Amino acid sequence: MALEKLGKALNNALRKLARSGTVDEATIKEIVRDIQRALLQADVNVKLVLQLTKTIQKRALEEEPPAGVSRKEHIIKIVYEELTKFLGTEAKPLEIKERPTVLLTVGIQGSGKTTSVAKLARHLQKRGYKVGVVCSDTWRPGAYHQLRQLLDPYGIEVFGDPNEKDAVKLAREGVEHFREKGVDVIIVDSAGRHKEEKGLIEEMRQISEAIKPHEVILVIDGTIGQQAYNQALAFKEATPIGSIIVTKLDGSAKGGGALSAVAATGAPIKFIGVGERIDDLEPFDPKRFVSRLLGLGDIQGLLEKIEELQKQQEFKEEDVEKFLKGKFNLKDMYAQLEAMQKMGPLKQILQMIPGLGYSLPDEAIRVGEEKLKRYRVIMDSMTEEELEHPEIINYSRIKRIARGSGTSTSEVRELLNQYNQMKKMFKSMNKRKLAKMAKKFNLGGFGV
Ligand SMILES: Nc1nc2c(ncn2[C@@H]2O[C@H](COP(=O)(O)OP(=O)(O)OP(=O)(O)O)[C@@H](O)[C@H]2O)c(=O)[nH]1
Ligand SMILES: [Mg+2]
Repeated sequence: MALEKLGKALNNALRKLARSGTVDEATIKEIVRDIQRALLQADVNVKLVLQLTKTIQKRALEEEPPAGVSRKEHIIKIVYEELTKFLGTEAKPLEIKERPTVLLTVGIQGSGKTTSVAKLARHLQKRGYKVGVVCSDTWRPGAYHQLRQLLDPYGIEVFGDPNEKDAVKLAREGVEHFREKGVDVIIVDSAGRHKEEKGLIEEMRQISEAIKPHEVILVIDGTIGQQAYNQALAFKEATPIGSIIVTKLDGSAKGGGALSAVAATGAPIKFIGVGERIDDLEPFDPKRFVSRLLGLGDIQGLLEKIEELQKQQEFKEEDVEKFLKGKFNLKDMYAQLEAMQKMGPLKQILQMIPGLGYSLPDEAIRVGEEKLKRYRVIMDSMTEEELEHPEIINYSRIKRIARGSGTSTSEVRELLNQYNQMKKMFKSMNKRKLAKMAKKFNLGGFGV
């Protein structure tokens, strides 16, 4: 989850609001102060924070909620709207108009370019595009292999030559190579050795001239916080065809600062990086992002994820139905967990559900690969009947299963607990309630 700490703090402020009796000036001021503190802790620029919270406070104090909406709900809506504006309001998705579309990524050392190139290639491949990746990094010896390692499993071709010393030449040849092959998108990864903006932009100019990209993508490390402002601004001024990916927003305490600083320059943020895995890239949409950040959920995103899941072989529509209705057995759970592994953590999906965001019992959904293997072993020792009707598994059966699988009774119980918790969680999701809430808040991200 991106900006988890900030999200939790903001969510707490909103909870405080929900818990308060009457909403008077003192309550509003207290909540605004909480929001202020949360943003400052996330390294958001002080001036920006003061501006934002002043507007929130003013609107919360002055505006009358429309009929049918409580004051509390109205304040939540104000916070949501102002934070969304703060991050740019409208999503600016990457568009693939021409064939091939050439994308060039740039960024300072270690910002996450190569990882982002691989993620983006995979993202586009999932959407049906044929993608070629060019490694023009002549600086780092392992760059080409890094890309191959990330992309070979997906059959995405990487063009490169670890012995070539001329980056511009490599970029040109790579683009030519993929043009001849007739791919839809060519992504060029460049070297990121320059620490300061000037050198970076000079290199971008040189490669740009050689390959004439449709879009140049600046990759910014989200952990640098509000310092991202200068980088983004210099970049925006240097190229009219630039967009930005902010990386490492998972776990970074300063991510909020980076994101808001980049948004403040007006440069379009198209994606965010939320982890080290290839699937940890999200198209950036301020509305969805903020509603998820506040724990209000992201229904539209959820539906899209489910759709994506359905496209994978392992998922049939009735499977997803079963799952969402809480009517699934151990076998189903295992299949889903296994498939989710490939898709990115289940948690990511569950966090898009309104109201669930921060109240999720982590252990109900966090299943690592190792654990999954253990589950497999345990399940292999169960009878067909037990797999289909786990509720019949009593203590003597648990003992038998543990013995048979060479595990312990507590491990067997853990699997059963996981199953029960997950079942409870999915059952508690009430679709009608979600839709009603979405309508009430009139949130952009809620497309149901
Ligand atoms: N947690 C997390 N780590 C990331 C993310 N993006 C990249 N990283 C990590 O950041 C480190 C640097 O990433 P690279 O993609 O090699 O960065 P680079 O910009 O290509 O680096 P140079 O080519 O040396 O300039 C790697 O360890 C990545 O796994 C992200 O979104 N989240
Ligand atoms: Mg690199």
